[in-house]
Order: sequence, then structure tokens, then C-alpha cells
Amino acid sequence: MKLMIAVIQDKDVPKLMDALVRVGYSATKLASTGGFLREGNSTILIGVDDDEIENVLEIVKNTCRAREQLVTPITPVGPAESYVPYPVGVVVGGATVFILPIERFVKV
Ligand code: 2BA
Repeated sequence: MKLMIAVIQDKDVPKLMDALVRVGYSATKLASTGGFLREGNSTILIGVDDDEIENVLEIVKNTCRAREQLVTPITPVGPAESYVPYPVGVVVGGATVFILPIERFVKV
């Protein structure tokens, strides 16, 4: 058994959770914050049998989209009058997925 940890955008949560639950996977959503953008995102925990991992990855791929987000760079140290903070685009998502072994899984 493995624990899949997927960091996704909030906008994709309803589609992903619906798709997972519809085919019988259990999932837990945690509210999280990205270290770079400092904006809210969602972390989904999914405990799955090893042979289900590719299925779940496929569901994640089909429900989580990449989007471009504008970020204004932090003001550099130096002459402020020469600095114009143009926003730059970063592509966020579809999903960042970690897959970890589970030593033991119990429900009591
Ligand atoms: P954030 O850290 O807010 O990052 C949002 C997006 O900003 C990233 O999208 C990436 O395109 C860009 N970015 C992040 N760090 C950067 C840097 N040092 N320089 C330039 N651009 C940078 P994604 O890669 O799709 O990541 C989306 C979210 O997934 C991240 O939000 C973070 O919460 C999580 N994440 C991504 N990689 C991770 C990792 N190795 N460990 C833990 N969490 C991770």
C-alpha cells in the first residue's frame, strides 16, 4: 500500500474529489499554502493499493489543470527609483504528487 500526497490548486478540488469518490477511493483534503506564491492550495491524501497507483495518477492528470499565475517579484536591495516591478507569469500545477510506502494501515 502507498500514500499518495497530491498538492493541487483549490479550483481543482471538487473535480478530483468527485472523480476519486465515484470509483471508490478514499481521500482526505488538507488546506495548505505554497511556499513560493504564499497562496492557498490543497493537499490531498489518498491511501491506495500498489496496483491502483497508475489509475489514481490518471484521475489526477485528468482533473487537475496547469494555470498561469502572475507574480510581482520582490523589490531588490538597491536604488528603488530604477526598479519597476513587472509581474511575471509562473505555471502552477496540474499537480505535484509524492508517493510514499505505508508501513502499516489500521482503522480502529
Ligand atoms: P508554490 O510553492 O506556491 O509554487 C507555485 C508555483 O511557483 C510552482 O508551481 C512553480 O511553477 C513556481 N515556483 C515554485 N518555486 C519556485 C522557485 N523557487 N522559483 C521559480 N518558480 C517557482 P508547481 O511546481 O506546480 O507547484 C505547485 C505547488 O506544489 C507549490 O506551490 C507547492 O505548494 C507544491 N510543491 C511543488 N513542488 C514541491 C516540492 N518539491 N515539495 C513540496 N511541495 C511542493
